[in-house]
Amino acid sequence: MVCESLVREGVEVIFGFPGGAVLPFFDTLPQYPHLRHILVRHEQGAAHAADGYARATGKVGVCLATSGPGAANLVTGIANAHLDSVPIIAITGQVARPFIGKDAFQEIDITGITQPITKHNYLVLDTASIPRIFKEAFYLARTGRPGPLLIDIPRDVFIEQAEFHYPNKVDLPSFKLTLEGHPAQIKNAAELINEAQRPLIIAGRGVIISGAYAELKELVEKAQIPVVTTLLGISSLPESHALSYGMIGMHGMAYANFAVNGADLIIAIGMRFDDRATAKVSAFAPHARVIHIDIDPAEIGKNVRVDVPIVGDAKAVLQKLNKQVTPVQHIEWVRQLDDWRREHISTNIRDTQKLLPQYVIRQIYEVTKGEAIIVTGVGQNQMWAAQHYWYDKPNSFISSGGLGTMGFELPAAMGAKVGCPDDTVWCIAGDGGFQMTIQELATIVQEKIAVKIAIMDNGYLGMVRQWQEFFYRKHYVATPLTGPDYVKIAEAYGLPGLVVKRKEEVVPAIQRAMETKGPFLIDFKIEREENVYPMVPPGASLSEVLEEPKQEAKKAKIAADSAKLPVSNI
Ligand SMILES: Cc1ncc(C[n+]2csc(CCOP(=O)(O)OP(=O)(O)O)c2C)c(N)n1
Ligand SMILES: [Mg+2]
Repeated sequence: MVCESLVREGVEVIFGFPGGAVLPFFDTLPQYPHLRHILVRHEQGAAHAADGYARATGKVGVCLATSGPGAANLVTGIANAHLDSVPIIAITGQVARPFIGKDAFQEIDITGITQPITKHNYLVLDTASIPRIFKEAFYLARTGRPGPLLIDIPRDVFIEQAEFHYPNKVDLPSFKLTLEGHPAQIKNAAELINEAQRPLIIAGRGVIISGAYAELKELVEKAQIPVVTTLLGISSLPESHALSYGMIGMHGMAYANFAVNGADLIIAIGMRFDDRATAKVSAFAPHARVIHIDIDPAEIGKNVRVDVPIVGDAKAVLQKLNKQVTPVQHIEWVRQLDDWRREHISTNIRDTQKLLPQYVIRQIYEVTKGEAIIVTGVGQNQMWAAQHYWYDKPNSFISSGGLGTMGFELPAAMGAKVGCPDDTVWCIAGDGGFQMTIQELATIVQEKIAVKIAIMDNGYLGMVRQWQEFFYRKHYVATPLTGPDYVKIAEAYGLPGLVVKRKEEVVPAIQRAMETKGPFLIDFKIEREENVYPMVPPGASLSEVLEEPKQEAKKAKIAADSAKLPVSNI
């Protein structure tokens, strides 16, 4: 009944790991040749792979684990999906019903544990309810604001038999959705937009989830509104678009942060004013009124005061809003942003013979012509990948934003590649994060998953080292990090690998990875103490951006060169 339900929901892939409680499931699986089971090496990998699969395809990802330790190992991955609104279904085995609550062998209360990190979860107490629960769970995962659900199935519930009736629709009277947006609020929003002098759109992952790319572009072009994005909003509008001004936040582009500061109207779409994006929230967008479009009413007014709240699906709301927005130019404002962008070249890469991570990312962009899906780890590697690749292709940036989970990169890239086999998928890994889920190399080899892996090998938990450098007197405690010989590791697992130590080896290595069929690993021995700039220090506001020291010098030169340097209004 579980397999049949998965088939009814169009599931093609399950990332899982067996154990006693789920053996009845595995026993039945061969009868379902269209359900591909991918055996991971650790259940955390299964959850992240389901997450990467779901983000890359827009479908629901499925992971499965046994009771007790298996279920517990899924927890980080479920929390990760929860914070980034990713639709996954986690199926766990549970001890048989008579043993529940007895501290039986491999018993944990996984529904209790995951209650705050799932949209909803189920302990299945009778076999006949399996189809209804699966129907509901898939519906809830993908409907409204997506998210993870967990279905915990006791071993004896797996074994019992019942009639299989798959419902056509769900019956959830208390689950109410608002998708269309309130007409009066949409009208209010249009009026504010039509009056604004310095409007700015902040696009979040909601735009991507909703597939509102065309609608966003229409609004941007019709009313000539500049766009910045959150980390997870990257690729909601092509970054080469003239009105695209990059990512905001702690490591956002300086000019994007200045734009937030200078705006008189913020149109926030499918984003939740996360503290990494807003920085000091009391100083966020001090001159702006705020329109907030979000499908989740709980997000409205949670962090930032909102003038016009619109609860609804981004695509549906933007379609209506666009009809009421009048074509207009914001020449002065756009010029101001362009000046800031020229003055604060946050994407500049130092001209040096050293092996800079920013250069590596930029070359991956050049060689893949911007057509790859980039899946990152967490830390410096993540920020360089966000800053130095140009994301023109919709939904091409996959990263753990909300939870910031090291170890996400390799299994999530694996899931993305399984979901999008015709796309090139690059895993940009930190050497720390990579070592957290390195075992999935075996999965990649066994299942022939052609992920290209670039380790940004700085021998440090780099982002934490950077904080120690800036805020803890360079007191590098617990951040210097050794690792194995990654090329030998790759060979041992059965995939080819290369180490790159010099700048001129970068492009040939990336080309070699692209030309090689199957997975490939490159260990980039990058500058060890390279920092991520720009940076808004913790507790500071978006206007207080630290820029790269060399950049400061360059800025001074630009200032000297330019007689009419614009005076920023922040
Ligand atoms: C599971 C987990 N543990 C700890 C952290 C805290 N943390 C954030 S970034 C970071 C360093 C990451 O090191 P590495 O993967 O080598 O990436 P780098 O910053 O060097 O690019 C750490 C430890 C985290 N985000 N996730
Ligand atoms: Mg590192």
